[in-house]
Amino acid sequence: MKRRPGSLPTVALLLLLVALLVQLQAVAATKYTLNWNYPNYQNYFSNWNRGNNYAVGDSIEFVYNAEAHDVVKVSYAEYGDCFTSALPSTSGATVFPLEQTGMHYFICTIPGHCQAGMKLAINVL
Ligand SMILES: [Cu+2]
Repeated sequence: MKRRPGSLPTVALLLLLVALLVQLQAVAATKYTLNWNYPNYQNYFSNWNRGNNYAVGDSIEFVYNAEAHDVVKVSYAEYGDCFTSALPSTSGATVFPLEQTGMHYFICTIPGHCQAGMKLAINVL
């Protein structure tokens, strides 16, 4: 079979393009935006989480009514207790960069809110 001139470079170029696209997709950071409101039920935010695959380099933005809510990153124990002495963010739009693998925990510190399910645990892979 006679090779058409120029066909090999074309194939090579296409393969390179595909490889680059795959690479880009693996590297692209995702910004998750969360409507941080008083939940309708206890597991509301666990359900919101479902299907999200968090990776290092992604970020999560909590958007909320600053008159009614706040948000703070906490430890596992604080997440369980719904209590922290750390100062929460109160801007109404708080972005947390996900810089490390493992679990990250967030709560609203307004009394009763975390207990009602206004808490989020995410696993960064
Ligand atoms: Cu709240």
